[in-house]
Parts: sequence; C-alpha cells; structure tokens
Amino acid sequence: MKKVLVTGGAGFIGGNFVRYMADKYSDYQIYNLDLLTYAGDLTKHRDIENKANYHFIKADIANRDEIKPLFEKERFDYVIHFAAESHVDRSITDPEIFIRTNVLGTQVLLDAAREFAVTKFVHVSTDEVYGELDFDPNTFFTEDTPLQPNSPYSASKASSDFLVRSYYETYGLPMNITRCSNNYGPYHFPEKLIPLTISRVLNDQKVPVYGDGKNIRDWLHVIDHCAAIDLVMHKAPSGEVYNIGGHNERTNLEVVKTIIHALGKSEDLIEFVEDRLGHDKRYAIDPTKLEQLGWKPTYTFETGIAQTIQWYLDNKEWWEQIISGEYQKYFEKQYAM
Ligand code: NAD
Ligand code: TDX
Repeated sequence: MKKVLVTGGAGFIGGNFVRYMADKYSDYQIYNLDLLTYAGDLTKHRDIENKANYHFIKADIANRDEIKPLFEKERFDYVIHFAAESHVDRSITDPEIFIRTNVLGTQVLLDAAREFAVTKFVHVSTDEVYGELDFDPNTFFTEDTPLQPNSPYSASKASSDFLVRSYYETYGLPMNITRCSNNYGPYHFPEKLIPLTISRVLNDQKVPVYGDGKNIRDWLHVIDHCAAIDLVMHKAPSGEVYNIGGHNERTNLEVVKTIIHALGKSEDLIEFVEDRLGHDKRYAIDPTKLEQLGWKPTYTFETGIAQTIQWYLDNKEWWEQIISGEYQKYFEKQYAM
C-alpha cells in the first residue's frame, strides 16, 4: 500500500488527478491536501469522497507547523505537488501571494519530503517558465531551453523549479519536474480562457480577447496531463525534467471562434480588449523526451474541446455556482466590461 500526497487536489488539474488516481489505484491511499482558496472546491469530489482510499486534509502548504506534523504522522511515499496560485492576470495585479504559495509553500513541502524521506517528489510546473517563443512554427520548448519567465506567476514557478532542483543536487531528494502546456477540460475554473469563453457564450455575454487575439497557446486535455504525471511518477528516473504537450497550437482567436461555432452563436460576441501586460506571444512544447518514456496523448484539440464543451453543458450547476459568487467581483474589476 502506497500513500500519495496530492497538493492542490481541490483545484482544476490536481482535482482531475485525484479522481484519476483514486479510480485507477484502489491499493493506493490518496491524500488530497488543499487550503480551499477561491480556486479550490470539494463539490467536484462528491462521487469519490466516500471511497476508502480517498482522504481530504485542509492545510496551507506554506505553514510549516501544519505540514511537518502531517508528514511525520502519515509517512507519505509520494508527493505530487500541484498546489499553487495559477492565474497570470492575478499575478500581475497582486504578485505577493504567488511568492508565498508557489515559492515558500514549495520549500516547506521540500523540507518535509526530505526529512521524512519520500520515495519521490513530483513538482508540477509549467511551460511558462521558459518565457515566450516567436511565431516561427519550427521552434519549440525543450527541457534544455533556458528559463526566462516573464510574469510574476511564471517567475514564482521558475523559482520553485530551481528550489526542487537544488534539493535534488544538494540533499539527493528524489524528484522529477514536469512542465506542461495549457490544460483544458472538466472543472477548469472559469477565469481561464476556455471555460471563461464557454460560460460567457452560453450566457450570450461578450468574450474579452486580449490584444489582437494572435497569441498562441499549446492546448492539452487535462486527462492526458494526468496520465503523463502517473507515468513520470512511476517510471521516470529521479532528477529528470519532462515537458508535457501534444502539439495542439491555436491562436486565442481560433480557440474562441471554435467554441462560438460549436455552440451555434455569433462571432459578434468577441470583444477585443486591452492586452495583458507582458503577454507571452507563443508557447509550444516538444514532448519527445516524455514520448520516449511511453506517453501518448489520447485527445486531439478537436475531440478534447468537443468533450469539454459537452461537459460544461452537462454541469452548469458547477460553474454557475462559481461565477455567481466572489468571482463576479473579480470579473468586474479585471475587465471593467
Ligand atoms: P488551480 O488554481 O485550479 O488550483 C490550485 C489549487 O491549489 C486550488 O485548489 C487551491 O485551493 C490550492 N492552493 C492554493 N494555495 C494553497 C496553499 N497555500 N496551500 C494548499 N493549497 C493551496 O490550478 P491548476 O490550473 O489546477 O494548476 C495546478 C498546477 O499545475 C499549478 O502548480 C500550475 O502552476 C500548474 N500548471 C497549470 C497549467 C494550466 O493550464 N492550468 C498548465 C501547466 C502547469
Ligand atoms: O479573458 C481572457 N482573454 C484572453 O485573451 C483571458 C483570461 C485570457 N486571454 C488570453 C491570454 C492567453 O494568451 O488567452 C490565453 C490563455 O490565457 P489563460 O487561460 O489565462 O492561460 P495562460 O495565461 O496561458 O496560463 C495557463 O497556462 C499555463 C495557466 O493559467 C497557467 O497556470 C499555466 O501555467
């Protein structure tokens, strides 16, 4: 029996990962540790919360007094670290919490993982630590691309990557770092482009597109990301970094138009608004190293976006409850629309 600590398991990707693991490995004990910030919610786990191998712990990763006793008591085998402040726009408005959670929180976890000798620490990072690519379609981020983060968010993630690397080099802590491209899929918080577009188009509301809409992101379905982490956790040699992405590059405008057309609405819903500060032009992943480990994505962008739109149609109560609360104030402040 293995004990797996998943931090941030009430959020979007961590939440999908917790469900994936609890369903796939009945012989593992899955511990979802989450502070339940604005981005965390437990209603998404109603169908697994009574499983014998699922446990929830409300705690703050940056609070050493909470984290250390927990590791001492449970003696986790694996730590899969998703918990973070994850929204670039919020990091531009208020960077401080990003440093506390993403940098200090990671350090607290690393100290506990080291002291209580976990089998492996998997640090879930992002392609944004590499900075931006230009529009040459033959250029990609590889694991050897230098880190050049451009936003406070990506700078905090890059800092945490360096800390994880240093604990491997200095103390021999077994670890992997994964750097994934933009995720989408069920339970994606509606402040991010895809769920924001789906929810607003369904309500016949304008969709804010930053700048000229030509920035490119490389989209990966969240379940393909979960499978990649499962593989890295079990098969990757310690100390290695893996990029995760499935060659699904789209401009933001293409993404928004795809959703509008799929829902049978008009492109008049598109509203070009002021650009994001320091807006990265393009992200694109070369996943060769992970493919050599045995990973292959199951979704194309077309099949993934269709599944995702259908999920938002079938689960309106989940996102309606989110956009009707505190989120409404955030939206008004962020967009002034
Ligand atoms: P999210 O914002 O949906 O979820 C983050 C979760 O972390 C929330 O449940 C929140 O309550 C929890 N959390 C925040 N601060 C905490 C703290 N101090 N202690 C404990 N829990 C805390 O984020 P996401 O989109 O699911 O991203 C998960 C991870 O994957 C992040 O580390 C992010 O950097 C990385 N990532 C995300 C994407 C993407 O497209 N969303 C792509 C690549 C990498
Ligand atoms: O209202 C919007 N209008 C718009 O044009 C929003 C919210 C976004 N955008 C643009 C900005 C980006 O070019 O869409 C693109 C995607 O934006 P986000 O959904 O905010 O994602 P991004 O900034 O690319 O970061 C995401 O992927 C990498 C996650 O939020 C990060 O956590 C992850 O590391």
